[in-house]
Amino acid sequence: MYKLIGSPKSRTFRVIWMFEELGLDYEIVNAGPRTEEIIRYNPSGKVPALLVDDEVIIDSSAIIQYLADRHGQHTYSAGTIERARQDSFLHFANDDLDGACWVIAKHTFILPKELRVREVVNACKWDWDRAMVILEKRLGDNQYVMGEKFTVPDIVIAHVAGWAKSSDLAWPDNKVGEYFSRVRSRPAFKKAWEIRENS
Ligand SMILES: N[C@@H](CCC(=O)N[C@@H](CS)C(=O)NCC(=O)O)C(=O)O
Repeated sequence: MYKLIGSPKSRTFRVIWMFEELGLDYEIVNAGPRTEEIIRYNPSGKVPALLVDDEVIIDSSAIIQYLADRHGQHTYSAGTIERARQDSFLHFANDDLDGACWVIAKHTFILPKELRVREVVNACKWDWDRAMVILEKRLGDNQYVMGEKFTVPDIVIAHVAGWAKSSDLAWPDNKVGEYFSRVRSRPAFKKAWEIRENS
């Protein structure tokens, strides 16, 4: 059985969501960032980590892509143009969306108080708004970023959309906002959210 290490109220949520999408059995070890438990598997102390037999995979994107590849769902195959486009959305999600929200989080409640720079938050808001315009163009009329098919980057994008709401970043009142709501209304998201809330 897969063993997932990390607190569900963190990026670990993305992996729980993917497990629910795939209908797999897994065990969660609810370990917070920088705890001894996670440092055993990830020297940086960042969560999540996934144990597959005796092997460890770190980084939420790498983990959910691995699971999608291994179980042959929610991904295009490596070496195809579609996969390159899908990966490009995953990088966009991490660089432009996760990046903006994470810097806000760091400068709002994660870094020691003396290191926080409030002004950075405005720059991140600017980045977020710009990313929303780009996403609107790239999404077009699609249901999911890759079209009709739900894939790995949808998980990262829609997870970060939740952070955005709590960071006072606007959900656009257009097809992007509708897309966020659509992805977050999937049954597997709701199941994962329940697990998160009860953790
Ligand atoms: N790119 C990594 C980032 C992991 C990460 O930063 N996780 C946060 C919790 S959501 C953490 O453990 N932070 C602790 C730290 O930065 O020291 C991923 O997607 O898994």
